[in-house]
Formats: sequence, structure tokens, C-alpha cells
Amino acid sequence: MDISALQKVRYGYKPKLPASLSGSIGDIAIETGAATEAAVDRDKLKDIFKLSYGKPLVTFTGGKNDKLSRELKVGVILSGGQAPGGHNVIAGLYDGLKSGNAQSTLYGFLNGPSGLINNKTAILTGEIIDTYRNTGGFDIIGSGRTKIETPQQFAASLETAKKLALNAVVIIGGDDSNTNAALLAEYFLEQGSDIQVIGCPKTIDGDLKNEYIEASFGFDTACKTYGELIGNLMRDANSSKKYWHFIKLMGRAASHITLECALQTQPNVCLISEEIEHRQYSLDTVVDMICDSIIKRAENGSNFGIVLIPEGLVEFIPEIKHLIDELNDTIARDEETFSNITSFIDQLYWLSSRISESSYRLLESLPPDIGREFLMDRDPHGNVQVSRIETEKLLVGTVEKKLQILKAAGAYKGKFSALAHFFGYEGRCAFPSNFDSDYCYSLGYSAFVLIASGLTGYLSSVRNLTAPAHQWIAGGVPLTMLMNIEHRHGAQKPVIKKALVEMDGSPFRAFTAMRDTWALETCFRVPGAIQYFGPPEVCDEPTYTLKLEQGKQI
Ligand code: FBP
Repeated sequence: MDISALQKVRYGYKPKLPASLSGSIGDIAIETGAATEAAVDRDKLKDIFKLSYGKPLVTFTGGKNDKLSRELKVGVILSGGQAPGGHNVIAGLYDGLKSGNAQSTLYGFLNGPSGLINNKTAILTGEIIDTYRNTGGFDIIGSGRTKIETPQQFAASLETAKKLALNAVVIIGGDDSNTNAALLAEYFLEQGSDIQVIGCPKTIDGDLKNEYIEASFGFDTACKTYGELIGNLMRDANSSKKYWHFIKLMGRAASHITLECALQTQPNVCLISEEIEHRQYSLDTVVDMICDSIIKRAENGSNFGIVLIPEGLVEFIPEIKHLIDELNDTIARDEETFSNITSFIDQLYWLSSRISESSYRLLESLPPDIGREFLMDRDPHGNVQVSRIETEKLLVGTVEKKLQILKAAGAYKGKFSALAHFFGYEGRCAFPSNFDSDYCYSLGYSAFVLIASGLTGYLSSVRNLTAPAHQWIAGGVPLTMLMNIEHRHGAQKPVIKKALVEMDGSPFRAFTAMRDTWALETCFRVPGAIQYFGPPEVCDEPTYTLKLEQGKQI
């Protein structure tokens, strides 16, 4: 890739570290707490993680430590969807390793966990690292979604790690990848190996968080990037006063991104999937919620506005969820026959005698282009790929239909012209904000300290994130502490619990306190582009979500 002026300058940005990690390498001591427990399913988890369950929480402090100068060989994996800051985790890990011992080696496993299974690596040199500092993307080594699942894959992973004489493997990933990290740590111990496994919390979706992991990296930059785009559309809408913009935002099942963007920009309507499921709202009710704002704003002469829609919405609307479940089961039972039916009409006919009448009617009532999306190729687990369903267009179509009916009945006199957008991939590889640059570098550096201290089965953790970086608290959280047992694909499995938007959480409460006003008035807020240079209150500001969760003013 060619180098832009911003990139050149960002190479030189020195990420801020917590005070405990900023001194010389011999001055980082570790403080160990008492043994930990998972919140639920303790006995089952103890049984699965016989050798790694219940380790203590670890915090880094100042003090003497001679362990950090050992020569180490470490392999690092980027797993799953891209998130801004991944390169800085690797840079932090590299700098930690090299300041501990200049002879240490960092391997990058290529294209995700499959690089570990198939022993595909690159040695990461200082020269390579320097051309990726403070940049977005995962292109330094590539990413992938392979899971280490089968006994053969576990065995192959250990074989690779042994061949490379690794001391540790670092997995940078979301809830599923870090579940994998926990299982791999246990497997290595079972096999009598002392190769350690450390995780780092990544995902723009923001759904890997709990008492000990305050935020997953990438959420900050992705939300700020979408916030900028939404703010620009708001200003455009407020200038021409003729369009309603329906904007779907990435985030898979969780609505954290949508909620954060709403807090940043103050749209007229913002749908939160978790609330819709909680209140069991039907598609009709959701459409009414949007129409209500459109009608009232039209009465005030405002035929424009902004609607934010979370990516996973359709799976949270009860009758659509039921339809999706029935389609997944029915198609899985006779996949071969179904895959040979090519036209939508014939697919509908085939399904008519196989799914419930209510689901059939719903599928038939959808605009054909959208209906077809429910029948597209399934993912490897046989599920519909919800992210490919154009919910934003579905809502534009259904809202338009409803408004026509209301117009005919004299209940709506405005003009409705809508545009649909999907903001997702645009935010995943942006230049990391200063927050993500600092946070990621600190996570990587902490991962090094955990490894050099001989720990395994830990997630690198940096807390107190709304304070200035030097006051951040770095350490490690035992992965087994974050797990519970869930029913996944027909079996009981240990997994890290996904954090969804909580109805009694302060970000959601801050939003509900304001949303009625936003629905009627034009209260748009335009955040502008991420700033990398300038006053700290602009450049280092954490997300509204994080501030509210930590009891701070927004
Ligand atoms: P991760 O959970 O792996 O970080 O992925 C996040 C995400 O960007 C989701 O928001 C989105 O639904 C999904 O990845 C898209 O996946 P893909 O990159 O495979 O199209």
C-alpha cells in the first residue's frame, strides 16, 4: 500500500501506557489476588477446565522483577472480524518482548487460527512492525474465522507450537476466539506442555465486556467513524429537508454500536434490538414507532429525519425470529433438494407445505428481494446470514406502505422520500483513535508481561479506561472466570457470555430519557471526524457508553 501523509505522521505517534508499564522493564511487578470463580456453572466448568480453572486475578504494579528479561518465542493470531487497533496490540507485544530481551522472537500466524493449525507463519521484525504502528486493519498478518474445534485441530496447534519452540500463543479475538484460547490453554496443560495461551479482547461489536473487561478494542474507533458519517448525513438532511435516511449499523446481535451512535448524534428514531425482544414488539409495532416520528415531524413541517437500525434487528422481532428458526430447520432437513430449486416462486411453493402458515404468510408478504435474502446460502452452522438481510430496505418498504394507507385515511399529510444505508465495513479498519491506539498498545504490552510471568489461560486486561492513560490499571483476568455453559449447535458448551445492551444499564437509560424529544424535534449532533492531534478533551475522549457505564457525565 502507498503511504498517505496522515499514515506517515501516525507511524511516529507514541501510544500512552499505564504508569505501571511505563517504567523500565525490571520495574514491573505483578500482584496476585485470591483464587477466582466463574459467576455460574462452576462445577461444570471445573470439570471441563480441570487444570486451568480458578486462577487468581493479576494486576501489574511498580516493583522489582527479574522474570521479564527471559528470551521468549511467541506466536500471535488475529482472529475474526477486523477492529481498529489490532496492529497496535501486536506492536505493544513486540515492544514488550524486545525490551525484555532483544533476542526474543515474535511470529505472526497467517490468516487467523488456521495459520496455527497449518503452521503458516511470518517472523515479525522491527521493520515490519514500524510500517503498521497506529494503522487500522489486520493486514500485517491477515485474519480468519477458522475455529480450533476438532481433536485433530487441537493436536495440530500443539504440534506447530512445539515445532516453533514457542513459549506462548496470543489470540486476539472476540468472545468465541477467547473461548478457544481458554480451551487451548487447558489442552496444552492436559498434554503436559508448558506453552502458554493469552487472549486479547477484540471486536467492534462491543459485546465482549464485563466487570473486568471494560471495553473490547475497536468499538471506540468504529463508533466514532459511523458517528461522523451519521452526523454528516444529518447535516445534509437538515440542509435539503427532503430525505429520511434509514441507516443500518454493524454489530451482529448486540446493539451497542447503534446505541453509542445514537448517544453521539441524537437521531429521530433509534431501534434497540434487545428492547424490541424484551417488549416482544412485532414488525408492525416497530413500523408504527418509526411512522409515529415521521407523522409528527411532518405536522411540524419537517419531512426529513434519521433512523438508526442495529444489524441483528430481524432476529429480535419475535415473528421474524420464528420464521428464521423454521427456515433454518426446514432447509437443513432437505438441503440438497432446496439448493436445486432456483426461482423464488418455486422456493416459496416448496416451503408452503413445510413451514407454519403464519411464517409462510410473513415470508410471502416481504418485498421479493428481501424475501430472497432469507433463503440465501446458510453459514457453516446452517443458519441464515442475518448480516446479509437488508433490514434497512425492508423497513423503508414497510414504512412507505403504512404511510400510504395512513395518507389515504387522511392521517398523514407529509411527503416521504427515503434512502437506505448500511455502515459496517467502513468502520472496521479506520485509523485507530488515540483511545484505541493507546488501549491496544497497552493490551499487547500487558500480554507480554503475562507471558513473561509464566501465566496461561488469561485475558489481557486494562481497566479504569475513562481516566487518563497513566492511571489505567493493567493486568490479567483468568478466562475461566468469564465463562458459562450455553446450548450451542445441539450441545452444552463452555463459552464467554456475550454482553448485550442491558435495559437497566445507564447508556440505555440515558437514551430513553431523551428519545421522545429527538423523535419530534431536530436535535441532531454532528461529532465530526476523529481527531488525532489537538486538545485531549477532543482527541482522547472515550465513548459515551464507557463514560455512562462508569458514572461519568456526557
Ligand atoms: P467479530 O465479532 O469477529 O469481531 O466480527 C464483527 C463483525 O464486524 C460483525 O459486526 C459483523 O456482523 C461481522 O463481523 C461480519 O462478518 P464478516 O467480516 O465475516 O463479513
